[in-house]
Amino acid sequence: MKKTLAMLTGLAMAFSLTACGGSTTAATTAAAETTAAAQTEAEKAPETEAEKSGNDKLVVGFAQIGQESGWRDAETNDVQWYAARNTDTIELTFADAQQKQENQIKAIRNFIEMGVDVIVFPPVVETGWEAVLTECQEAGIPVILVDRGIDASAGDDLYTTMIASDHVWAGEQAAIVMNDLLGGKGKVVELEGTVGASAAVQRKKGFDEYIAANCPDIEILDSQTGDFTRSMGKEVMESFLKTYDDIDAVFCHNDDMALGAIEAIKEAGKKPGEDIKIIGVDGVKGAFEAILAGEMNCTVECTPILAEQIFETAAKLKNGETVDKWIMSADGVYTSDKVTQEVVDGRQY
Ligand code: GZL
Repeated sequence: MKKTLAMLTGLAMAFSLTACGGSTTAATTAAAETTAAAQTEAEKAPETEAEKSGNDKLVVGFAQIGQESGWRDAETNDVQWYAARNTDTIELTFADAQQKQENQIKAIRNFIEMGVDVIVFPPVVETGWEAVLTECQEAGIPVILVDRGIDASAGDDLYTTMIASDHVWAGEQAAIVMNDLLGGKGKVVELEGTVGASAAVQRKKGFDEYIAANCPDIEILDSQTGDFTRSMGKEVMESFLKTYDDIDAVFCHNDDMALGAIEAIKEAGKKPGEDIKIIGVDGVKGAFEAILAGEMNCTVECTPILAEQIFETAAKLKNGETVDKWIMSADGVYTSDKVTQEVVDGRQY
């Protein structure tokens, strides 16, 4: 209602300015009547979520991608637990888009209708957001991107900030470890994440460009999407193993696909982590357990524990503060020598 009243009053003011052409008295009377009508109208306007919640709570709309990986579930749990522990100051409306961009867009439009204070979402793919993000702008609702970004050509004024890891860095780190594991020579296959997702595009860029520039004797035999899921990661690795009999290593854009690849390698009668080296990204507990068991060689962390940063940043935006365009997570690289039972037991996700 707050926003509606402002808009209607603005209209009334605009009207009074354009009505100045007639006699002053008539224009003033008309403007006064219009403002009064606008204010009456505004009294009838439905309250936004922000106003329903008494205005002092931070009302956040979160349009989650889905449940494609253990990493995604860890992010969802962290966000929901944080909001549940802070119900006195936070009101969270959460939507699960089941991996579909159109569902994320629908959820964002609902959040605009509700008049939330801040909209938060991980864009499932980099493109196709201009229209809905322009609607957020027009509604005066700041947008926080989490864990994935949008295509820079769409202009970075379409969102307020991004809270995410550096996915190019993760790809580069995986290539550095790969080069070390293979002693600078070998044949590699690549399991890519969701087609068009910034995390996949950028991890591939980091890995492939480092290998091309620094590892003349490492060949990338093939690269296909496993859509960030364990089942598709296993399926694609099975097809790689049928096609190539000389695979020395696999780079997986996330740990769930690495765990699927391990299953496929075992079923092919080979030893994962030994016959075929395996590197993943995310740092989920399953990867640490596989590394401890000698079935995987490295995971490059990409923390999903972002809730505190998300809600603290959202509160700043509600208060009109400015924040950095990219709030980058700090992540580690976990090779076998760094993974002990104590490290595994201490993992937060
Ligand atoms: C990374 C995130 C990716 C994870 C996957 O920030 O977008 O999506 O690496 C998840 O596990 O599906």
